[in-house]
Amino acid sequence: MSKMCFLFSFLLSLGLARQTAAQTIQAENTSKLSGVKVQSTHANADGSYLDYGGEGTYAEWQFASSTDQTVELKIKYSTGNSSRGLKLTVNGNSFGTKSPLTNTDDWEDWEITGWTNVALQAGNNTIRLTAVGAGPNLDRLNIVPNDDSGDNGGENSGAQGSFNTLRVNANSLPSAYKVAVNGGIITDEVRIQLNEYWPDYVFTPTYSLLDLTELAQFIQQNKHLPGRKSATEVEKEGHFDLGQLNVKLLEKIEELTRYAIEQDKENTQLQKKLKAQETRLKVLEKALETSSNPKK
Ligand SMILES: [Ca+2]
Repeated sequence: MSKMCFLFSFLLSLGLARQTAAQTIQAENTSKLSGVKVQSTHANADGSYLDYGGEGTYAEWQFASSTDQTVELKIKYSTGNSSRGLKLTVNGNSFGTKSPLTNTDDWEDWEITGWTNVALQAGNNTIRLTAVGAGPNLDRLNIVPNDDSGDNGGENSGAQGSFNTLRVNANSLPSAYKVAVNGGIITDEVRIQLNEYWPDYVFTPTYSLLDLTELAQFIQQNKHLPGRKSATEVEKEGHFDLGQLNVKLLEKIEELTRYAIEQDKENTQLQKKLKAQETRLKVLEKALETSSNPKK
């Protein structure tokens, strides 16, 4: 489950959070590959992606940082089983292993996970992700700077100042989250930092759209849309990602638009055929009439 960054205007007005800019590295833009292939045929990937070739295979990327800082390093990955993982090292320092990565159920679905508190140095950084087990497919990396606003002084405090975390009427803060609110939130505006790719890839020629018969069979069998989680899965997790859901909803709307355009084309062709058949029928009827009543 990806962790979208919610920028609440009320927090900004209190000076409790500040906007940071995430940066994207396409997985295929590596500086070094060892046993990993670049592939380009995977549905729902943004451009190309990496296909890990087995235990110990790795890919490296170069990332320039303007300063020493800690970041969250997120990845968009896919794995069709629950025995694959990745180990992260930056500049030779290990930041731990994510293994096994949560199964994405099929290779055409992608998930986001990441490592928090990853230290980058000013200047160039070498990021390496090494396969544990067979390794997953990898579409992209995101570098999300931490809120570097100082001490952890904000819990349940209403004071002005700098905060790394904030709990409002909440007894606990789940790991990897920065803000927990027990109760509703009202605000004039919510912006979600884009960590997903905007799904206009649906309109590219390489995006494979199931034909409607296949889609009907899938729905009949699984009782949910392809590439989306089932109600049982969402209920089990107990939450869903608002940003990711919106991106996926747009993806499905764009797919529906493609189906509608295709059906319109087929309808137009059928109408043309029907009109041609009507014309032929009229000619035949006229010929029949003439032959039945020959003029004398
Ligand atoms: Ca990619």
